[in-house]
Parts: sequence; C-alpha cells; structure tokens
Amino acid sequence: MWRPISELTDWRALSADSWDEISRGRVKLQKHLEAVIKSLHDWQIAERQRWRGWQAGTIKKPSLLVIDDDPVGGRKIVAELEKEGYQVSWARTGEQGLSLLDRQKVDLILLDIVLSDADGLEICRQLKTSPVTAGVPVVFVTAMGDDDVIRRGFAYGGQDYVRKPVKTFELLARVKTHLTIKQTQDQLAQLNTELNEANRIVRDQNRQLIETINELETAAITDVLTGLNNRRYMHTRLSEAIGLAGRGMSGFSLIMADIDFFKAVNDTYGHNGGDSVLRVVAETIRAGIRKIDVAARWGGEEFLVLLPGVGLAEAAACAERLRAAVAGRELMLGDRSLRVTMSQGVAEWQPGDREETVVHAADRRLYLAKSGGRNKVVSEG
Ligand code: GH3
Ligand code: MG
Ligand code: MG
Repeated sequence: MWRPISELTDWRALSADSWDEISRGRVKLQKHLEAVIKSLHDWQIAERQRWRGWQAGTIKKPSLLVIDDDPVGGRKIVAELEKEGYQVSWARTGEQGLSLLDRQKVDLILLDIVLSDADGLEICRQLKTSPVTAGVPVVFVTAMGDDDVIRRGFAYGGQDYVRKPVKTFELLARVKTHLTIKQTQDQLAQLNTELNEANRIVRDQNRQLIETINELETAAITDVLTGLNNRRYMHTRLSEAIGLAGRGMSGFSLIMADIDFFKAVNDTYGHNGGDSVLRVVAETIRAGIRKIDVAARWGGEEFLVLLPGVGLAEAAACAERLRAAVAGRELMLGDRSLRVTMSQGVAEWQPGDREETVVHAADRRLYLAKSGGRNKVVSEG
C-alpha cells in the first residue's frame, strides 16, 4: 500500500550525538531512502492497476462534466459517455456547470462554446485561472467551425475540441487521450513532490551530520574542564610547528606553566573549588596570549603555551605578564577569596630540536622556577 514519504517515519529522530550515532544515523537514512524508493514503486504499480481497473470496468471510471444547453446533442453525448462507463454529470447552463464544480471534483470537462447564459470561452478562461480547476482538461464541443473561435479556445487554455454533430468514436478517443495525459501529469507531479521531500530529508540529514562532525571535532581537541585545547591537539600543533621551523620558515617558543601549591587549594577548598581555580587560571592565560598562540591543558594543573614566530626573550616577557596576571587576580570561591601563583619555564625551539627536546627544556626550567621559590619565570638553564 502506498504511503506518502512524510508518513514513513519521524526523520527528526535521526539526530546524531556521537560517531556511533552518526554511523547508526547513516544506516537509518539508507533504510529510509530504500523505503522511499519502494513507496514510489508501489505507488506506480497502484496507479497502473487503477488504470487497468478503469479499462476493465472493475474500478469506477473517471468522472466527466458535460456543460451543454442543447437538449438533443447534449443528451447524446452524455449517453455515449455513460455507455462507455464514465461517471457523467450534465449541466445545462454555464452557471449550473460552475456551481457543480464548486461542489464536486471532475476529471475532464466537455464544454459547449455557445451557451444560453454564457460564453463557453469565458467559462474556460475562468476555470483555468482557478487553482482548483486549472488542471482539469477542457475539451470544447462546438458547432462553430470558425478558426478564430478555435484559436481563442486554445488560447484560453482549452486542451482540444470536437465538432458537432459529434462522432462517437472521435469523442471517446479524445476524452481517453486527455484523461491519459492528465493522469500522467498528475503522476509526474506526485513523483516530483515525493522526490523533493526525499531531497529535503537528505539535505537536513547532511546538515545535521556536518553540525555533529563539527561539534565532535571541536570536542576532540578541547579540554572539557577549562575549554582550552587538550594535550592531543597540542601534540598536533607542536609537530606542525616543528615541521615549519625545521624547513627554516619560522621558529617558536613554549611556556610550561604549573600552579603553585595546588594540592593545598584542593585540600582547603575541595575538588570543585580546585576545578574553579583551574578554569580561572586557564581563562587568564587565554586572555593574555594572541589568537595565533595555542594554549593547552597539559596535565592536572599544568599548562603549555605554544607561541609561533616568537623568540625566547619575547616569550619570557609574555610568561612574566601571565605570571603577574594570575598572581594579581583575586579568586572568589563562594564567599571566600584566594590568590594563586604559577611557576613557568620558557624555551625556544633550536635547530635540530625534536618535540620532546624543546618540551623537556621548558619543563626543566619550570622545575628550576619551582626550586627557585615559585611564582617565577625561568628561561635559561
Ligand atoms: P607545586 O607547587 O610543586 O606544583 O605543588 P602542587 O601541589 O601544585 O603540585 P602536586 O603535583 O603535588 O599536586 C597537584 C594536584 O593537582 C594534585 C591533584 O589532585 C590536583 N589535580 C590534578 N588534576 C586536577 C583536576 O582536574 N581538578 C582538581 N581540582 N585538582 C586536580
Ligand atoms: Mg603544581
Ligand atoms: Mg603539576
């Protein structure tokens, strides 16, 4: 049984929250598209059966409206069409025809051009401007052989004409032809609607996938607690920076920073208090560096900052500014205020240095800053 795509499933249920969800989403999407294709196929079969049913007389034939004020000719047309099995309504005036069309849907209209109360051409024009009836084929039935009348009939949107006195075989052939054209047009329009809907769904799904991928990409390089980059991302950027520096493009420096006596912060203010301090220090570091610098949480209360194109002295000056900013900041934990300091080691990449070499140099100097009294920047040794 054919069902429109919109009824097949709830497509919004396809939102993806993780890689796992994405791959499951893809499988779902594929299943849905298969269902869409099957639905279209079933619909085509149903349409074909409907047509065959008409032909065989097992299904109600299309309904036709004859608008004709000629009692003899009109009756003949109606009789011939009914004999063929069509459902026929007969309106004897233009007004009757129009009011019938207000109440009832028909598949084709046979329209007399000269009516007692109206001009058939005008009625045709009216029908073709209303969205409800514009798609219904109109076949004129006329005793007027005048080329100009026929030309106007086509210009007003009529599909065809039959001359009076009507020859039955010709009338039936034309009616059948225009019903077939109409049916094909309807099928194409329906198919188009279905395909547009399928397209929309695929576009939505793609947009959702892209959003999710972006979110996951950001999550994959971000430290959850502080919002700084994570250690993995820093490795990537470090190896890029070493690649560039190795080719003589531009060097870089590193600042390794570690909060002093952080264990005591945790002991005094609890783990949540410690977390808040980590966030504030991270924020202070980020606010104190350039956009192109990379700051990452390297370990528990340890941060690493990569400064591309920056020499040792300039990096040490930056570290000094960060030191002062952290030390000068009063932190509020509930109604209690505290201050923390951090010690830093600064190192500049030297030709031939690998990642470990330069990171280790910064770490060694951090240790010197700790042993030298903390809340210090050391850039040599
Ligand atoms: P130093 O001045 O020598 O660096 O002393 P310290 O106390 O800062 O260093 P230590 O390495 O002894 O202790 C670091 C503490 O940081 C221990 C650990 O529980 C805490 N820590 C590590 N990660 C987190 C975290 O994510 N949140 C909180 N609240 N504490 C953390
Ligand atoms: Mg520490
Ligand atoms: Mg530490």
